[in-house]
Amino acid sequence: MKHTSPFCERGSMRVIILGTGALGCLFAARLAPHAEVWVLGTWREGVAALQREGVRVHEADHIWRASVRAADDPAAVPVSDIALVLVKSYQTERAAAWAARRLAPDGLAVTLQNGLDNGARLIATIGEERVAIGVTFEGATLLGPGEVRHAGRGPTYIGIHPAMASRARAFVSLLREAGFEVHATRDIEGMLWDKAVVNAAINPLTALWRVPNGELLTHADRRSLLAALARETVTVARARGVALPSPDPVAHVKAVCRATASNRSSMLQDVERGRPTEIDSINGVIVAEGRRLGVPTPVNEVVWRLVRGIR
Ligand code: KPL
Repeated sequence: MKHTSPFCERGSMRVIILGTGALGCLFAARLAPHAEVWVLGTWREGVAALQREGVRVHEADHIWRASVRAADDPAAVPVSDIALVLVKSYQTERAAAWAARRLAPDGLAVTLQNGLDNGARLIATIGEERVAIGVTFEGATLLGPGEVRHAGRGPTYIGIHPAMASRARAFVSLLREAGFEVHATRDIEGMLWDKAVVNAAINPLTALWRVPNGELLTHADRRSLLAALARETVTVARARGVALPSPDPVAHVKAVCRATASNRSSMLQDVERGRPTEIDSINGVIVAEGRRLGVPTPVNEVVWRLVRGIR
């Protein structure tokens, strides 16, 4: 951080969490003892619960609570060092506009959202030198307004580039202080596509068949479509020049199904609540990239259209 940064003047970082959903609540609760945390969202009940009672986090063996500040109007939030973007990918443009209004000139917006196109959409509004793209494998389920189950621990990766390296590293340190397993990486593309392989296979199929993740392995037809989606996505990623960290991506997807067997995927939860889904930012981007690179993606295209057609 430069010395003009409000972070240095105050002695602690000010973080806006954009999004009142499961991951927004989890990150807000864990960061609250280590930074001045504001949660900014459009869900009135969620914001009201956070203002009244803070976040309630259900861990495997205990429940704990953290006080946070919350608002539904960006004008109510002070200028901040970090805007951690955890809204659904169909809300990224609004989050970008809000972050642009409340970020310090040397602040940093960090996306940990599902999907492949959020970074580019944030950069379009906020500028490349003020955006860090990340991926998180933390698992969380929203139980109600301001109430979250920490369903599983997993690593978080933050992409670093020279224009913002010191600010991104300061945020990585803060996340570590808050107890997250965080890795700074110069190759966030690999991690982003690695997660996209998982999301492109598991999320639409669980949403279409309305089953928890583990049920995708219980039937030969389900396993076959799961593998076809994963393989197509891997082919697009490789054609793009992405080095995927998993040596066997299909085995990796199946391992995630087993590890999260009782989870209802985020896309299934969206469909069950009658909300829009993140299908465009996951399978939709894979289809578009496939077209651009001359890689056929018929299975991704069919599930993309099937999920878009759910009403
Ligand atoms: O990220 C997920 C999601 O639900 O969006 C998985 C890994 C599929 C876990 O449910």
